[in-house]
Amino acid sequence: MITLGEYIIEKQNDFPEASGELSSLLGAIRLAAKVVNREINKAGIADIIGTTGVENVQGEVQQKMDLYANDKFKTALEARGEVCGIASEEEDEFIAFDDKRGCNSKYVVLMDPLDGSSNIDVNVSVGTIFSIYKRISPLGAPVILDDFLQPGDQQVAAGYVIYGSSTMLVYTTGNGVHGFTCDPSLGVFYLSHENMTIPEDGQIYSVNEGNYLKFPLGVKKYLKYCQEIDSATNRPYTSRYIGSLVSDFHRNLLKGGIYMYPSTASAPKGKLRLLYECNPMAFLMEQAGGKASDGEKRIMEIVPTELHQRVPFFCGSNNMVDDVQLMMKKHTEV
Ligand code: P6P
Repeated sequence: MITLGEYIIEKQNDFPEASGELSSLLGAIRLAAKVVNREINKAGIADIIGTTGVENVQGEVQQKMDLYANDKFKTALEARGEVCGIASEEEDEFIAFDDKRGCNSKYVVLMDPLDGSSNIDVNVSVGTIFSIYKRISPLGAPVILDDFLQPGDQQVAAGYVIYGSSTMLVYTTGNGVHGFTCDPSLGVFYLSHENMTIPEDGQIYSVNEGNYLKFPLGVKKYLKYCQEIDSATNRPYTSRYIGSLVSDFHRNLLKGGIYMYPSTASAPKGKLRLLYECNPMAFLMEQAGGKASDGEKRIMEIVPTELHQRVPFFCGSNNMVDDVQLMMKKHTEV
């Protein structure tokens, strides 16, 4: 049973220029994940207290969980001193860690501290998503916006924490995807899924079909294709949509499948954010042998123009991403 910390150190020789800083940074994420995991579990108890109308307990103790998670990850990353700044779904602008040490650190982190947090009060799994880059501004200089607006191909590491029936941390540094499961009795993450790879041919599709009428014609054609009866291609496929990106992604990674958040008439760029949702998940998916695109091109080729920009997102088994892209190319009507 190898722990996350032992594994990171063992593998840090995979990229010689790392002098342990990235290992230390991943350690900060591990620590914050444990703290958030503990609070997420208590949230249910607070909700029960909250329903007795004990307002002050609810107000004082129960910070809004996504802001709580944001604070814990921000604090852990700043304290560790390996990061010169962060960008977060919960922060309008990037945050520069302006102590001297921070300015001399070479990494920036982008994160969605608690994706799908609206699921917490119905006890559905949620997750944290993170993406790590080397800064492009010189060491010692102030961190700048361009440090965060890098294409996904420049990521040095990415991962997620899934707070589910068990709590797992899944990450890549470009040498495969590795999953660690937390033993709650010890608060230790143990290697449980080394070299995770997604099945080449998936049969699960994850999309909010309530938006069907607003989807581009090519997506509608693909959904109909998924539902046709054809035993030779194991159709109809299975529809599974949790409403929590990390949970849908994790299941599809293990079983094969595709997650889709297409553009719609009302949201021409889709809903998901490029920098701290799509890019990290795309890095993981490509490292696991799958694909991630905006319906036309690789997600990780997109040159970002703003921190919170949205992109349409298709991510999963090769056969499924290829098929939906083909249909979108063939049927271009919106
Ligand atoms: P909808 C959660 O808000 C999230 O960002 C993803 O985790 C999830 O897959 C998606 O949005 C759900 O969005 O519009 O289907 O409710």
